[in-house]
Amino acid sequence: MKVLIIIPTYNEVENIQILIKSILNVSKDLSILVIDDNSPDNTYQTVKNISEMTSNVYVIKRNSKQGLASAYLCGFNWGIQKGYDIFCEMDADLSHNPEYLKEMIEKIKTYDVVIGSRNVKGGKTKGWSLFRNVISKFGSLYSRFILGFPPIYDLTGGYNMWTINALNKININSINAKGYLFQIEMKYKAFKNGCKIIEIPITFIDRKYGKSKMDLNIFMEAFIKIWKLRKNFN
Ligand SMILES: Nc1nc2c(ncn2[C@@H]2O[C@H](COP(=O)(O)OP(=O)(O)OP(=O)(O)O)[C@@H](O)[C@H]2O)c(=O)[nH]1
Ligand SMILES: [Mg+2]
Repeated sequence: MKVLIIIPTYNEVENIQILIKSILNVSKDLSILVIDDNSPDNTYQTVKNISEMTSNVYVIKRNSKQGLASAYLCGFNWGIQKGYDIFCEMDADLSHNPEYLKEMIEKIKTYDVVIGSRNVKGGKTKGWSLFRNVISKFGSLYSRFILGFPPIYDLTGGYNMWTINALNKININSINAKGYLFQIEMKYKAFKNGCKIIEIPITFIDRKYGKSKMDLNIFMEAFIKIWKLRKNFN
């Protein structure tokens, strides 16, 4: 099993060094690919320096900020070409604890998709305001409602592991969502295409360093275009 952790970055210089170190502490056998969109804060150069001194750490620089979804698609395609068969999405901002990777890797041996979930028993968020919690819970409930309550409780979360088989079934290059909708679309398509999916509880920790890239456009894309996603499958 060749595992690739894909981390999109935009201005994550304080976080990325800590994250790479803690992923490699979990296992030296894991490969890490950072996709940076020419962050003004020097994230690319920082990771480039690490990659030159560390085997299994790779970095791709794109010319401009093109969104989380296209960064992941770039990462998946790179990994497929290099012969990886397990792919893990992870945020750079230390919200996703690498300690969960062990359990995810264990589970991916018998499932197509493993979702790090804030919304199953034992899962939670730490450090979020009441407002952010309400928005997130509302977003999850709203998307599940529109999509007919698929048995996935964290549709928007970004800590997910996929087998190559799942990526092929989803046909990732047909995905054109940009923000949170990307995560919803991937999971919903996996479910509709008969992938075996499991959610494991995680504690999501709010970012300490750097700024959130979440904005109203990302939110509204999910809010409105989810109707199209539903229509395409019914
Ligand atoms: N390459 C690339 N990475 C991005 C882009 N937008 C966001 N990211 C990265 O995607 C990950 C998730 O973005 P966040 O800003 O943490 O979004 P979020 O987790 O919904 O928001 P917070 O919880 O407030 O941090 C982080 O690692 C970001 O650096 C982008 O346009 N290009
Ligand atoms: Mg974040």
